[in-house]
Amino acid sequence: MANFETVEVSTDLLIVGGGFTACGAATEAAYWAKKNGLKVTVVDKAALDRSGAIAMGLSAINQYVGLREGDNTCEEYVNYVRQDLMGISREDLVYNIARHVDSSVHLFEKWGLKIWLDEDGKYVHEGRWQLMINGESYKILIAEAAKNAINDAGGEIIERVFICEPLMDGNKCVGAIGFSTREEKIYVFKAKATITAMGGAVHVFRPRSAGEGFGRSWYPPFNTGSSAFFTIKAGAEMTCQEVRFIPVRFKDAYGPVGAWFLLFKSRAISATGGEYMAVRKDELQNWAPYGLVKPIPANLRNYLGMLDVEAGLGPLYMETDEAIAKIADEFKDDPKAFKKKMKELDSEAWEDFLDMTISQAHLWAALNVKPDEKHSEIAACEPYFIGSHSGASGAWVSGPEDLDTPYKWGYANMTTVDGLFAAGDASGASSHKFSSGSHAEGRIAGMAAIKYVVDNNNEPNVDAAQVEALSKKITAPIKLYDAHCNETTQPEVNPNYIKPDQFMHRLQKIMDEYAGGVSSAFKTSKSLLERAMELFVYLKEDSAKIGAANLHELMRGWENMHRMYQGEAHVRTMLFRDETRWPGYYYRADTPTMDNDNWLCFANCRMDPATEEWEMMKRDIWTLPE
Ligand code: SFD
Ligand code: AMP
Repeated sequence: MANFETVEVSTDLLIVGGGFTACGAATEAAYWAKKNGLKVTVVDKAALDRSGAIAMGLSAINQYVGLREGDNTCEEYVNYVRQDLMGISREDLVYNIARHVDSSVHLFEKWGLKIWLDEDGKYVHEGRWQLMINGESYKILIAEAAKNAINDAGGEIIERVFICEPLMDGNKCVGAIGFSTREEKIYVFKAKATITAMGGAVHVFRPRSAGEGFGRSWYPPFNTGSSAFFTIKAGAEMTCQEVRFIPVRFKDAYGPVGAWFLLFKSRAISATGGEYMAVRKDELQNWAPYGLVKPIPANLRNYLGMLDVEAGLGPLYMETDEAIAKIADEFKDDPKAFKKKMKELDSEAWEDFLDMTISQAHLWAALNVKPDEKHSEIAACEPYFIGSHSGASGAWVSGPEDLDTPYKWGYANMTTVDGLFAAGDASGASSHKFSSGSHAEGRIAGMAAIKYVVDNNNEPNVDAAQVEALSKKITAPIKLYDAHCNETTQPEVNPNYIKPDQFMHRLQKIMDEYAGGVSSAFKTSKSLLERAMELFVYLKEDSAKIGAANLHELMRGWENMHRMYQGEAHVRTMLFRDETRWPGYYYRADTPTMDNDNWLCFANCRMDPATEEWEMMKRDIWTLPE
């Protein structure tokens, strides 16, 4: 029988998560904490060195404005994000990140990251905003800097503790509670301020990968909606919960396409050879003004490809061979230089995968792909929740103090809950921050949270009864399983409990079939979403019956609890927004057009933590003055 001991940790600032945002927050907060004699604690479900989306590394930094070089302005970045998200973005947040992101990149370089340089010593750009890097060890470098800063300031880093729920004192967050994934220990964190940075979510929707490939996805399987759950459960207002992200990737191993499209200038074509971005150009008129700008928004690029697939023109292909031939053509009169260039391009193509999606290199090797000889299949992935990339879901946070906007109620990046901050994938409507911008936003939140503690330096009032009740709830799946597992010959078939993976499949089936997943070709409607909500009632009821055989399954159970709330927020908000605005992400077949008169606004929601009743609301868009 499990016997959990309780470990209590008191701190001034608690940073929940250990990814890029948390590392940025830790680096900055430690600096200010040391000056003010405060303690910062970081808690991660995994180990900082390789946790989060950048575990495997990356081959590019996707946000660099180039202010020092005079390449671009912050206003131009805001404009880019506004267009890409079809008019829906918190321009104050995007602007704030844009003006700080370059300094994060310069720090990365100082800490040892190899950013590609050209003959003149200038950064090699993949595209206008993207820089090429040798990034296999990107996460290790950024984690090392965060660890050094925390250690230097006398803080604490606790790894392999899964955070389940926030601790609340009315509308104030006073810490978090979770459990060790290795030992039978409940962790109670008491904090004066808390930053949530637990990434986005995958496997809310049924993935394309099935059977032995299950678990393979573009987004890392270990980010499971904990950020969204944490802020929803705290009673925070959420935004853009309808804005999922579906990237187009090399099919089945999810290799990145950015370098091919931007650096190698490759074309994508259908099976019959048509370049869908050219053939279907007229469709973009229907999505004006956003469809008529360059770059064409990510969701519309997806959509044109999807229309080809729907018309029976699939599979789609990336013309790697054509792109390489075109680049090498410049050297055709010098056989030695030609050979050298071909070798260089071949190694860049493979390194792009080896730096960040190693399994794509495996798949190419397994299928005898030589990128200079043969094109490769690409496809739209399944939907993910990642507010830092080309999605936007997350908490609704207070904007920067020096901009005159309607979005200010406290400290920068504080949610509508007192003392609870969110950044990176955890904060919404500020897309296209990627790795570098998430780090920068983490720094912004880290500094603001320390300021909050300095101004509100009160001992957190943590209710013992709340801790007791949550401890019981956290370990309930183990107790339920222990009590009944011997009643059937096969423990996974048992009327008293549902195993975490069975629960996940049930959630995924609802999302896939009713909420516009892969098997529904990303289409949904009011009636389908309403039916999803009916099924959610039973799913939620059964979530209290999850049974876990060990600590690992306990984590799986809690991950799925978190996914379920992310799924529910998504369904509710797609239902609320009576139009189709991002057709390449999801398509409301009953309201198939964009309705700027009624829906050029944020669709926000809030769950009352006591009653679990949801309120849906519209919020105005504020546009950065020219
Ligand atoms: O181009 C808990 N991203 C890319 N960014 C770039 O700059 N360049 C690229 O090349 C990028 N590519 C890319 C990217 C993402 C992914 C998934 C792929 C490829 C395959 C985007 C960035 O990765 C992203 O913007 C940042 O990682 C966001 O940072 P953050 O910190 O918000 O999320 P995280 O790094 O995933 O960290 C999450 C942390 O939370 C922990 N955690 N801890 C405690 N309790 C729980 N319950 C927890 N749940 C999660 C995690 O362990 C982790 O530490 S490109 O190909 O698209
Ligand atoms: P990806 O590998 O698709 O995540 O792309 C990396 C970066 O390049 C992101 O900033 C994308 O928004 C951008 N990107 C990818 N494909 C294109 C494209 N065809 N046009 C413009 N930007 C792109």
